[in-house]
Amino acid sequence: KAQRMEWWTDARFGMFIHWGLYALAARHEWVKQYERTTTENYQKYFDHFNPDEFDPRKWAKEAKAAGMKYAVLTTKHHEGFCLFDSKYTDYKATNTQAKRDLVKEFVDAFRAEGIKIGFYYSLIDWHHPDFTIDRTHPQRLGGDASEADYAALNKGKDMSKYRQYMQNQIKELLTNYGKIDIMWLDFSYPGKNGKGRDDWGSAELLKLIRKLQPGIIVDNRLDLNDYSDGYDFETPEQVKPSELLKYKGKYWETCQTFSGSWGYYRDENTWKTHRQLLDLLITSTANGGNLILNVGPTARGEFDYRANNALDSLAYWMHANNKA
Ligand code: FUL
Repeated sequence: KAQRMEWWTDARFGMFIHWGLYALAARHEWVKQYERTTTENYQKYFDHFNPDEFDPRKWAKEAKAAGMKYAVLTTKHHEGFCLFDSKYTDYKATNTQAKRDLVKEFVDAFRAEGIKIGFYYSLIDWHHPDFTIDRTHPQRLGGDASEADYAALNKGKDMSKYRQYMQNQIKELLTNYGKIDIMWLDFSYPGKNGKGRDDWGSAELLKLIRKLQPGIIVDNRLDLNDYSDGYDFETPEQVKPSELLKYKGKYWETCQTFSGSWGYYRDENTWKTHRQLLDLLITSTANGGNLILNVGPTARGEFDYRANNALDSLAYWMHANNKA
């Protein structure tokens, strides 16, 4: 493990990219869940998805200038929409006005800048017909619904089909795009009966991932934390710099947003100052961990001006300190 973690430990700083149909709503990547949107109503984002400004070479240049050494893109977030051309679904970028495999373009662009490649893939899926509707699903029942109500709602759904779907897609992701450096699976709520790993078939998934891409680095959100070699690094999310002290001595990466939401949120007014971002980076590094800083591109495929400004300020600092 120490060997495969070497480049990652050395890298220290990465870019997270949360991009999907939710960018059109521009008010959080959980919008379907927060607003209990039906799949029919959510369809408008698919129909209008047309990222005419998408040029990942620009993203890659900005990441590089800011000193980021790896980048992790949401190939599929909780909403279920796939940015890649998958044989196993119609709910994918190639069937929108984008008409192309956006993951492939991301991979090519970032690799060309010498940046390592990571894939985020959501274990939960609010679009797949066989995925269990639980209390965190957009189509959840009222708060007083019983387990029996949920059982009735889920009648006919077959999670084993969804598990197969995930295996198939992960196989596509890890065979069609060359060497992949990081697999970032999300997320490990304990599952409806405390058995997330059974719902997702985590042990088999991990085996498949390590077989297809020996040397790949995997996060800790598969609910396999008590397995030997069940994960490679911990993922403290949106924690204060002072809380990072307690991870000392472990492999860890804190994931952080500019403002709060991971997906593009136009009207969010809680952006961290440039000084705060720098503090996060310095505190993470000083305590032996990594920082992965998130950008949520707009529906047209651009970085928001506030994201650009923040990345510029980091790039300036890197340049001034001769570190990039
Ligand atoms: C969480 C997700 O629910 C968020 O939307 C985001 O992807 C974050 C990195 O992980 O578990």
